[in-house]
Amino acid sequence: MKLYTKPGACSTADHIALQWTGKPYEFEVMTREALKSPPYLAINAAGSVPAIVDGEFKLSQNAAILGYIADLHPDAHLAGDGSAQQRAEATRWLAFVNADLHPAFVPLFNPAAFHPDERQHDAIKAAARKRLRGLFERAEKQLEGRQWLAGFRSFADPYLYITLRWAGAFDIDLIGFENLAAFKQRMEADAGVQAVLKAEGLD
Ligand SMILES: N[C@@H](CCC(=O)N[C@@H](CS)C(=O)NCC(=O)O)C(=O)O
Repeated sequence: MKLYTKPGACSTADHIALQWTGKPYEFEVMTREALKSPPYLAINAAGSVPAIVDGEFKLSQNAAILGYIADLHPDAHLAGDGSAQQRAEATRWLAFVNADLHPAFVPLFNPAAFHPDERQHDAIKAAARKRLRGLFERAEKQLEGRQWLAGFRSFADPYLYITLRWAGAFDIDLIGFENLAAFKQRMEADAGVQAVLKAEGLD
């Protein structure tokens, strides 16, 4: 299987998940230009990461890719112990990160997509920061008494970790969120996470 990723992007979560399987994989670090090249657009017409190619099979969309990795490697327990309830719990938190947290960053990544007038951008970013604090508060509460979002280590965790890195880069106020701070440290103490950060030039 080959993963297409960009350093520190949401695709780095898939990279960590692959690393946690302990099984061989390939990866390619993409540039912005390479994402828009015809060969890559034939893999993922959206021109974004992540995407994977596994033999003839091509797959995009983070949630689908993480589910595919988990299903191929059940021994890695990325979606729990095989029970429907643990899979649902892991998927619930993956959905929270992929569908709520991640899109809430888009006004910070690209405020021009929300208003053409640059004078509006500070207000757009301030609203996004406020919303993100509220979303991270939900994760903070969920992590009370738990080491991992779903209550066991799952594919939701590397994705939450990546959004915490973005929170640092975009000055999101996480003051007082001790559980999230401990979670980030836990991830960064993990040998697999460290190997992926190094491989993507982020160490
Ligand atoms: N809905 C997509 C979103 C993917 C996405 O937003 N990817 C970003 C990186 S996190 C991207 O590749 N953006 C294009 C770029 O950076 O040029 C998914 O869940 O996979």
